Amino acid sequence: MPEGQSRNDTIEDRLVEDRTFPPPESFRAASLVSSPALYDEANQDWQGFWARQAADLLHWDQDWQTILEWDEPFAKWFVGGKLNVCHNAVDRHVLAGRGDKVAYHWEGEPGDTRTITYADLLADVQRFANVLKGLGVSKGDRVCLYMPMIPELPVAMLACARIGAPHSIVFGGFSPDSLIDRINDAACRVVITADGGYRRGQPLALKPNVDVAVGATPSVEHVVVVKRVNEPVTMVAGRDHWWSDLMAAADAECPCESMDSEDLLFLLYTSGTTAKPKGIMHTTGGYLTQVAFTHKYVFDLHPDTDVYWCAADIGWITGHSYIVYGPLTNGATSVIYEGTPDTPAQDRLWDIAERYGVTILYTAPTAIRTFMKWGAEHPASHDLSKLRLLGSVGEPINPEAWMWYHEHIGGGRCPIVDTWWQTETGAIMISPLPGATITKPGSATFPLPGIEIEVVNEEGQRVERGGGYLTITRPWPSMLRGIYGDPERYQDTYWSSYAGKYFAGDGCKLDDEGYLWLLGRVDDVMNVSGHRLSTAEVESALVDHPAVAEAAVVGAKDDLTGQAVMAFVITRGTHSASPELGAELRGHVATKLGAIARPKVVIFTDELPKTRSGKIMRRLLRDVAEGRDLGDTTTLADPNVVEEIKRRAAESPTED
Ligand code: 7RM
Repeated sequence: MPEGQSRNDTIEDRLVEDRTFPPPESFRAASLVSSPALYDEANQDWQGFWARQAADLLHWDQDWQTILEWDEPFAKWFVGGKLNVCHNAVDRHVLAGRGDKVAYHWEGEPGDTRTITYADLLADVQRFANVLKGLGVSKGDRVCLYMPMIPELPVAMLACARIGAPHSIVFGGFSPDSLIDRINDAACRVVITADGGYRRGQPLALKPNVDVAVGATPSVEHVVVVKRVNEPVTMVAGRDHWWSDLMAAADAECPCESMDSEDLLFLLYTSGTTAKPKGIMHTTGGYLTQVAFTHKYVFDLHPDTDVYWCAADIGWITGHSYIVYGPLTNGATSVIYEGTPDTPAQDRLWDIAERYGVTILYTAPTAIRTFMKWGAEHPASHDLSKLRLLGSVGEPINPEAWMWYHEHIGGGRCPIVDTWWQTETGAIMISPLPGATITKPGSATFPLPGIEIEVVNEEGQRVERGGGYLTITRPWPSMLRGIYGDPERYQDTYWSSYAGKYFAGDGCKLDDEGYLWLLGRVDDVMNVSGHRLSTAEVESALVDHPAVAEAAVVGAKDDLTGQAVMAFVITRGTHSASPELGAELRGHVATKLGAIARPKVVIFTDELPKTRSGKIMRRLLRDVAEGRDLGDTTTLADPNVVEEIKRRAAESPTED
């Protein structure tokens, strides 16, 4: 490989992957989009294209006057238009006679289940909207949701949307400190929580964290508590209320508030590496348009026959957009599962997929690599023949993980949509359309219709081929509207690196055919003797080896080369860690990517530090790698390294 490749300022392109997968003919024939026509339509008039989607997919109480007002970096979409997100997600399906259609097949971790129709959802949401009003919440007031993955969570979100109160969801299980920061930044008036939720077979308490937090959040007037795990909780009279008591006393009907297209729908906090978390703002009309559009076309949704399952957490943007707002707006039937994939056994997901007849599955590479590690016998012991489409989100998917997903979950017949997007983008930006796009394992392929992407070099000039930085060159409907309370930080973080372009913070390369290959966060790019190497390519080369289930690489300070490649590796199946395997893996990377990418050290481990959405926290691994003298020979797993990783991971709040 490109040993003699000249050094450049951008990220190098080393991994070669030339397998291609056209849509299977039977899939293509029945798909919503089987030709490039949609791309042509969007290219001719991108604003008109989004306006058509807004009109086709949503119900508007009042038409907009202007499609887009763009005063960089501030966008307003469908200006003057009025609509209600909850009406679009729930009421209109019931009004159209589809009230008996199942919205959610919900399954708790202990195995309890609930079937929730659109009519059920409408009844609960109206009552809970009245509960919120009764607690003094009105249009514009922020509400914090700190809940497990139970049906009351989407109910609370939709009730907020119904009355125009923006929600701010904080991942269940976050520490009281993270909760305090987020509640105070948004000055939330009400917190909705539960006594706890189930994780790994155990009740995990939530209310005690809220009790600690609200001692330091003067804006909070009321706390609503769902009883989920029957753990004893302390209820403060006048402040704390049981969900069921309030629901029983609430009126059954609550009209939808007609909202301005640009009214705030929700805040979702993402942590920066250093500073305080950013409250990412999403508004109403543009967000719902792009979420509904992408959910329909990327997942080729046939709402009458599909059973759709996004196995993410609702507290992650993926859950907001693709468990709640997208699927409901499109009238889909979805699965929601509360717990962990290995409770009670490592086949839990396949058991669920089989029982509900799941046809579309959307999950993350970290989960897929975990399933690889557990072994193909688990999915093989279930009938997954109803599956027809698979999706991936959250990280670059290594070609080997893509192939495993394709073969062992998709039975070789399901297209895979690798979807790139961010909390900030609100909805999918780069992805195949499964009936139209020839996919390549590990590539998110092309920007969706209506989206324009440019890969640029350090100077902001367009790169036609090879590595660079991912930018978005025109506004899109579901883009963040800013950082809550901090317009300057919004400008600085996203719009100051390259003039006129949104900088996503990700490395990306273009191949000869214009396919996009995401290379990971630019903060993680390694610099070895002046060569800028992406974490994604070195990790993919490692996972390509049959003995490797998962790998994380970081650049650690090195006297000789500036940085040295350090690899943390989890072995697969029966393979076990040994100095010989370490040496073999180092050689394997050198063969695939060139000697410059050869890891200096391979550290075998059982765990990697991850965020709640499954992203590897390379920053912590860098701390570990730089804080110790690891030597330049292959090092067997030192349990202390793992302990150290765990201890540090536990100390720093982990999120996205
Ligand atoms: C949806 C989500 C955003 C970051 C993003 C990337 C990474 C997400 C992919 C991906 C490669 C993908 N929102 N990322 N999807 N990298 N291929 N298909 O993850 O705000 O939590 O994270 O995630 O680095 O910038 S997020």
